[in-house]
Amino acid sequence: MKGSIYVSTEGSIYLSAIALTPARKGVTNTLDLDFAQGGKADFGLRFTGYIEVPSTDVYVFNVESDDGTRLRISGRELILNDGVHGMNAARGEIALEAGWHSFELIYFQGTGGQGLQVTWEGPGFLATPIPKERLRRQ
Ligand SMILES: [Ca+2]
Repeated sequence: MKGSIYVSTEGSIYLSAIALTPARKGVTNTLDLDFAQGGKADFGLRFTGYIEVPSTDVYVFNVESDDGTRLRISGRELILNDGVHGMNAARGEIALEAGWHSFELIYFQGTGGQGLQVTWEGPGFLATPIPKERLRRQ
């Protein structure tokens, strides 16, 4: 995954702010807050790349976050969980053909607690983190 980090210049930050010029770019193979390197408040993260699904089927994605998140896969918005809130979960499902599909996850943290956990479930497996080998940056 390509990772980008955004820092608010005007205090509070929302999902809509995460289209601005990133403060830093890099590469990460985990969809979590490690990429923020200990940032405490008013930042956003954007993960982009591709996800490989093992077989043609319906997949369910579950994103828990504090604060907001948006997930797009293969150009479709599966999850929009905007706003300032404590850790909560949002789910979205999509039918995908076996192979690689575009993937974008954006996240923002305002103040206070923070968290991000991404799992998926599909044919023959229950909710589990997405294996690193099924994520690519290009
Ligand atoms: Ca928060």
